Amino acid sequence: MQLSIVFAVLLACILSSTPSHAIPARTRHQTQANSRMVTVPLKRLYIPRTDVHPQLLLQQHINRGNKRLARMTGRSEPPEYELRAEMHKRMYILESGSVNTSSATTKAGSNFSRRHSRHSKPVTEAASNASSTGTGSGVSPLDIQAAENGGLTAAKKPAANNTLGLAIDADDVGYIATIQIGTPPKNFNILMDSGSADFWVGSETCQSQQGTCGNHTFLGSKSSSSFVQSNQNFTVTYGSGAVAGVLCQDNVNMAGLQLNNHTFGVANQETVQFSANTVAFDGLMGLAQSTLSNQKVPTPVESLASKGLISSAISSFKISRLADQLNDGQVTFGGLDSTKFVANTLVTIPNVSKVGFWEGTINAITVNGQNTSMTGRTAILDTGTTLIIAPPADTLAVMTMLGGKCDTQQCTIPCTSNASVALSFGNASFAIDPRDMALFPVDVNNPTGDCTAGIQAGTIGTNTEWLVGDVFLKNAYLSVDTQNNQISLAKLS
Ligand SMILES: *[C@@H]1O[C@H](CO)[C@@H](O)[C@H](O)[C@H]1NC(C)=O
Ligand SMILES: *[C@@H]1O[C@H](CO)[C@@H](O)[C@H](O)[C@H]1NC(C)=O
Ligand SMILES: *[C@@H]1O[C@H](CO)[C@@H](O)[C@H](O)[C@H]1NC(C)=O
Ligand SMILES: *[C@@H]1O[C@H](CO)[C@@H](O)[C@H](O)[C@H]1NC(C)=O
Ligand SMILES: *[C@@H]1O[C@H](CO)[C@@H](O)[C@H](O)[C@H]1NC(C)=O
Ligand SMILES: *[C@@H]1O[C@H](CO)[C@@H](O)[C@H](O)[C@H]1NC(C)=O
Ligand SMILES: *[C@@H]1O[C@H](CO)[C@@H](O)[C@H](O)[C@H]1NC(C)=O
Ligand SMILES: *[C@@H]1O[C@H](CO)[C@@H](O)[C@H](O)[C@H]1NC(C)=O
Ligand SMILES: *[C@@H]1O[C@H](CO)[C@@H](O)[C@H](O)[C@H]1NC(C)=O
Ligand SMILES: *[C@@H]1O[C@H](CO)[C@@H](O)[C@H](O)[C@H]1NC(C)=O
Ligand SMILES: CC(=O)N[C@H]1CO[C@H](CO)[C@@H](O)[C@@H]1O
Repeated sequence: MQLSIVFAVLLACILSSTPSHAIPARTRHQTQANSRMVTVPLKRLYIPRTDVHPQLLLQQHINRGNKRLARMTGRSEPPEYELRAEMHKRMYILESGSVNTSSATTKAGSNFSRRHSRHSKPVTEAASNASSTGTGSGVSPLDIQAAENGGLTAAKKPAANNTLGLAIDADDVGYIATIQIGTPPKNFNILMDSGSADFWVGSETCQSQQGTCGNHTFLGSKSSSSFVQSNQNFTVTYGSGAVAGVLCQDNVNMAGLQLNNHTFGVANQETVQFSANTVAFDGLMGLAQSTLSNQKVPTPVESLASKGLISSAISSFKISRLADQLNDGQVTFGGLDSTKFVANTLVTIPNVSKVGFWEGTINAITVNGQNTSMTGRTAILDTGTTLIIAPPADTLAVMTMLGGKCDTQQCTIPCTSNASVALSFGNASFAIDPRDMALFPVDVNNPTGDCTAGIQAGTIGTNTEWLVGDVFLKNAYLSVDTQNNQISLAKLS
């Protein structure tokens, strides 16, 4: 099919380029004094996921993390064939049955999620009362259901100004806000990503390998009278998936902040990672610094600041953990929501990324309070990555101290582990809840057996850079400030 050729060419172009060399000169957008600040809630829509086994999704997260780390740190990405090999390895495991997904009702890998995708009932008796608040009792049945069913868990409406609620995608896989675009304004579900700097939604003419771009909301002149398309192309490649399209201007409203005639992208082509019906978002908003942007335009938060709608280009994240059932995730633009963190725990550290990521120096890494003695490590703080991807030697050291193990496929720890890993920034230590470290049972019917670990080894990157995603960020309040080029972290209240 012609489209698949287009995609092959597109991907070949993207993968053979070296993004670090394509980074444009930094453009700073001065902000005007204005004390206003906006917050948007994050929210669960159930879209049954019928196509992908949770263990495969995990491999996708690991792959995505690896590619991101490569891109972030200016190295060429791992060749696509390597990543595909990783996927195949995981699939092979499932199909050969060495990852135990079998039970009275399920045979082997490929039919697994179909059987379990429709209903939100506890998977097993043993799992049904696993605590979602304590530690040591294994993976929460809520997480298992969410991993199997996919979909969004809606956030409560935030009280703070300039704030959007962040819905939880599946079992804490990603965080999604609803914004309005166009005339008349339509709702779009957008993945909020501190680890990239491009903003796009699918276009009305969007195509994928599967034909159309799925059951999503699209933007174009048919549905928006204020939509203006340019002839400037853009492409963005993520850890998993890629999009290509053109720049456009239209009106964007985030948490009541009206950004008229904002320049962003409409995707005319999406890979299946974005186009599938099961993908719970219609587009993606990068909130790293626009130096990283492929579109070479200011990010929405930079535009809000330069237009004086918020006082400074600050994005602040409180992401929530499904198992807590608090659904209080949110992103605030222009400031911090002081009700979400403990004021005297706030530490502010300089950004050390050369290319526009939010990257800070880690002062210490401890396991159960014991210092690992790792020094000179940095963390790229990325809401768009599910896991923590660390250099292999560091990962192995941490796993060993945790009582976990790594094989060629992945690192695992006992699902019942109470061990605590903590990362220190500034002078503050931020402990990762043990529930976040025991991510998902290797045997879904044994939520107190071995679990895929929240830290996995990245086979690329310098041996001092960690890609630190939601496994960590669920445990801290994160605020990133473009104007001052700094990152703040605080303990959650
Ligand atoms: C897989 O799980 C089933 C049911 O939980 C159990 O009976 C079986 O022994 C397990 N197989 C392996 C290889 O662990
Ligand atoms: C998967 O389901 C299909 C159709 O129901 C069936 O033909 C096939 O044998 C199943 N495969 C496995 C591994 O159970
Ligand atoms: C699960 O926990 C609830 C509340 O603690 C309790 O009422 C219920 O009996 C428990 N169910 C099982 C199967 O243990
Ligand atoms: C974790 O803590 C719980 C309760 O505090 C305890 O029952 C359990 O045995 C502990 N697990 C491990 C692996 O130490
Ligand atoms: C939101 O902004 C309005 C107007 O500036 C102010 O009156 C109100 O107190 C703010 N609410 C919160 C929760 O900060
Ligand atoms: C598409 O999504 C809408 C709203 O999310 C839902 O009502 C509808 O059933 C979906 N259609 C398909 C074919 O999945
Ligand atoms: C933009 O992409 C389209 C489709 O790939 C191509 O036909 C067109 O020439 C490109 N335009 C520019 C200005 O590069
Ligand atoms: C929108 O902005 C673009 C440049 O970003 C400009 O060319 C265009 O005239 C603007 N349109 C309106 C209606 O302001
Ligand atoms: C941990 O070890 C590192 C390197 O030896 C040291 O710089 C740091 O101060 C130690 N931190 C703590 C909390 O002991
Ligand atoms: C850490 O503590 C030292 C001594 O108390 C202080 O001088 C320094 O400013 C603190 N650093 C940060 C980032 O808070
Ligand atoms: C993108 C950016 O501004 N990066 C900066 C991060 O901080 C370091 C250290 O202050 C600078 O050297 C980078 O230019």
